[in-house]
Amino acid sequence: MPIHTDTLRKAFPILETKVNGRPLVYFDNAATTQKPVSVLERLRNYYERENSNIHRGAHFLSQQATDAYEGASKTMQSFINAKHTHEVIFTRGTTESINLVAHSFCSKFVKAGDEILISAMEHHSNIVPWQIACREKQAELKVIPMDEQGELCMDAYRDMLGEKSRLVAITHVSNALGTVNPVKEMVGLAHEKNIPVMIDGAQATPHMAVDVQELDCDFYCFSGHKMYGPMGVGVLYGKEAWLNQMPPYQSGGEMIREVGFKKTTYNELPFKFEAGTPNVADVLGMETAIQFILKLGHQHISAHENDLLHYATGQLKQLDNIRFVGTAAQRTSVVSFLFEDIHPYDTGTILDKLGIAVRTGHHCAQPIMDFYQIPGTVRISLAVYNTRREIDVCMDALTRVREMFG
Ligand code: C6P
Repeated sequence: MPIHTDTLRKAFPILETKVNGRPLVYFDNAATTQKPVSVLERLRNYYERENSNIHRGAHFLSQQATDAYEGASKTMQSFINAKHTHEVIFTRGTTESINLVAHSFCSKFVKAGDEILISAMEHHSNIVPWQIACREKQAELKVIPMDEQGELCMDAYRDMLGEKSRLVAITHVSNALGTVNPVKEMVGLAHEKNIPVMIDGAQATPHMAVDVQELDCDFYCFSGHKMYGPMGVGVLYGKEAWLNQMPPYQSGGEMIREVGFKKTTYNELPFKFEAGTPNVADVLGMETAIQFILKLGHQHISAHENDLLHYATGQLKQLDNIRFVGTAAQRTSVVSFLFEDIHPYDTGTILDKLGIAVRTGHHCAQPIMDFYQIPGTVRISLAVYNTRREIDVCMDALTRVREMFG
């Protein structure tokens, strides 16, 4: 069914917030989305009626919580169409998922002189873990360049894939530019040379259907809180063959089979990578968020958000001295811009006074700002509950910003 925002918004009580007496316009969804009541109720219900540690106790509550957790794993498997449930590892979020791969994969498969490829439009979470891993291994971090539109240079990418390349780590959707990268094609090119690919899907899963078997990626990372779920929980998908060969990332309870002072053996997947008590409540909350997305339907979510994206872009174009940052042909849910004569922070501060929540600055993607030689951008990032009316309110506010600065 097409999205009816009037009904949908009722599921998000926080959207009724008033800021300085004005209705909140929440355009900071790439940072984190708001949570529907169904997710909040799931969390409450877990702690109220189901709370217990999992995979440990033989008692009723523990069994029930274990079943629920394993059910969530199946939901997640089908959400991304993973081949096996044990290829889904629950983590704290995208950042932890990437760190897991950077640490574990590199410790086994990367040696001095090897190369890891990332792109010019990565979030810091997909830069720094590789920098650290490369430093430790005396490997080289190579950066796939992008053009002025914010599209990756595919010819350069092809040339960079070589004998020394050990892994490609790229974002599916740029959080600062909104660019949707041709990840399937990029995986195909890397695989021609037997190079595995990890995709940072933090900004993709809220907006589009992701099928990891169709993409054929080796790893895929995302966060629950950017897709209507709780904070502090996310997923690392990894192909069984890689995960089985990789050493544990963290150690402790749950990830072991047998422990002795002389020798310890490790548990099977996914437990090998889930040391300690897992974040059961938030995994269940994330499952409910997925059910919320699936009920709306990916095609309806995309249609609604694309309509908003085009409407917002068309309206903003009418403003004087506006510069768009990121004009790729394939974009989703993010409009990044700045006024040539106004610092993005000043624009953001005025918008905030008028009840509009946007993010300003480098969006944890400083190399992108360096590339464009700008101090930062104003970022409108959209979600399924946003409306054209909210864009009109934002336009009025931006018109006021322009009037104030001349
Ligand atoms: N970007 C933004 O405002 P975590 O914090 O682990 O859930 O996600 C990190 C991350 C990784 N990759 C991409 C592409 C991201 O956009 C993010 C988070 C937020 O753009 C917060 S900095």
